[in-house]
Amino acid sequence: MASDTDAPRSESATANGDAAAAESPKRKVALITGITGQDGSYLTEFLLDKGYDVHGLIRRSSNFNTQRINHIYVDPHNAGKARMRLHYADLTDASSLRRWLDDLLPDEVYNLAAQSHVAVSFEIPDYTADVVATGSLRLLESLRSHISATGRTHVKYYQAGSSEMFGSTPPPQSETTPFHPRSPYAASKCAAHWYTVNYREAYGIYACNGILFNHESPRRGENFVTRKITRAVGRIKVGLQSKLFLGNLQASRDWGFAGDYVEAMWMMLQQEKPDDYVVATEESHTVEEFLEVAFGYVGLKWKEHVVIDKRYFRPAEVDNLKGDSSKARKVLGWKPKVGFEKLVKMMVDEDVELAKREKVLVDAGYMDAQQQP
Ligand code: NDP
Ligand code: GDR
Repeated sequence: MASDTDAPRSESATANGDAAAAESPKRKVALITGITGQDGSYLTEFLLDKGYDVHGLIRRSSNFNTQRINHIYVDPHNAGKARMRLHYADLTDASSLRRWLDDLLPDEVYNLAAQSHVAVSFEIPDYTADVVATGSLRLLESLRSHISATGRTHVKYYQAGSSEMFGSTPPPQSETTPFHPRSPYAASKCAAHWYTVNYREAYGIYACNGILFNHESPRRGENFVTRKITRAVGRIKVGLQSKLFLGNLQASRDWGFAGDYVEAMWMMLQQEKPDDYVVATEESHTVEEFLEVAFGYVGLKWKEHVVIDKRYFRPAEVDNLKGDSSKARKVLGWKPKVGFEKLVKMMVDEDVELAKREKVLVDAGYMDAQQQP
C-alpha cells in the first residue's frame, strides 16, 4: 500500500466523513492517535472486528511509517470496503486535532500517540513533554471545544497511561498507589493522567485513564528490551549476529501481550461511568529471566552472547513493577489470555522466521549482514 499513501489518503481524508456515514450510518466511529504504533495496530484490528469504522491520525514522516497496519489497509477508492482511513495530524498541532474531530465525528477517541521510549525521553525531554503531556492536553481541549460546539456529549476519550507513573513506588501497584515518576516520559504521563481526570471532573467529559503495565508483541518497537532480545535471538540462531549489548538485567517488569491489553482499553469505554483502571498480568520477571526463556527456547545460552554496555543504563531506573489489576478484572471482566512464557515464545517464533528471511537476502547478496530492515 505504501506507494499510494499520499494522494488517496489526503483525498479520502476530506471525502471520508460524509462517504462513510452515507454507506453505513449505524457503525460506531473510532478515532485513534498513534495508530501506526504497536497498540494502534492491535486496537484497529480489534475495533474493525467489532464493526467500527476506524480513523487513524498519522504524522508526516520522510519514510512510510505504516508497516504495522499495511495488512489491514484498503485503498479508499474501493468504495464501501475501506473501513480504516488515515489522516495527517500531529499531537503538537492543535488545529489538526480539532479539525479531524469536527470532520470525522467520532464516538470514541483513543489517545495512544506518544514519544514512548523511556530512555530516549532523557535525551529529548522537551519534545517528550510536548507530545506526551501537552499533546494530550491539546487533544482534550480540542475535544472539549468540539463537544461544546456540537453538543456531542456522548463522545468518549481513552488516555494511554503507564505503569511508569508509579516509578519507584514499591509493588503491587494499583489505582490508589501514589505516583513517583523516574523519567521525563513518566512525569509527562502523570501530567496527561491528571489532565484527563481534570477534564472529566471540570467538564463532565467521559474520559478514562488506562494505567497499562508493559505489553509486548512481535510488533513491539525494536529498541524496547523484549523485542531487542527476541530479534537478537532470531539473528544469532541463523548466524547473522553473535553479541547482544544490554543494560540493567535486574529490572523487573509485569509483561503482558498487547493484543490482550487493547481489549481492556475498549472495555473501559463501554462502562456506564468513566473511571481509571490498572491493566496488568500481576506477574513480574527480570530482564535476566526474559533472556533465560528466550535464548533457552531455541537451545542457546544467553551468557555466551550478552554483553553489558553502560550506555543502556538510565539516569534513574524503575526497579520493580507488578500490577494489581483486581479492579479491571472485577468491573470490566477483563483478564489476560497470554502468560509470560507464551508471550516470549510467540515473539521468538516470529523473530526466528524474520531472521530466516533476512538470511535469504544476505546469502543472495541483497542485504548486508549488519543491516536490519
Ligand atoms: P509506540 O511507540 O509503538 O507507538 C507510538 C505511536 O505514537 C506511533 O504511532 C507514533 O507514530 C505516534 N506518535 C509519536 N509522536 C507523535 C506525534 N507527535 N503526533 C502524533 N503521533 C505521534 O507505542 P505503543 O503502541 O507501545 O504504546 C501506545 C501508547 O501506550 C503510548 O502512549 C505509550 O506511551 C503507552 N503505553 C505503552 C505501554 C507498552 O508497554 N507498550 C505501556 C503503557 C503505556 P510513528 O509510527 O510515526 O512513530
Ligand atoms: P520500559 O521498557 O522502560 O519499561 O517502558 P523498556 O523495554 O525500554 O525497558 C525495560 C527495562 O529493561 C531495561 N533494559 C533495557 N531497556 C532497553 N530499552 N534497552 C536495553 O538495552 C536494555 N537493557 C536493560 C531497562 O533499563 C528497563 O528497566 C515501556 C514503554 O513501552 C513505555 O512507553 C511504557 O509506558 C512502559 O513500558 C510501561
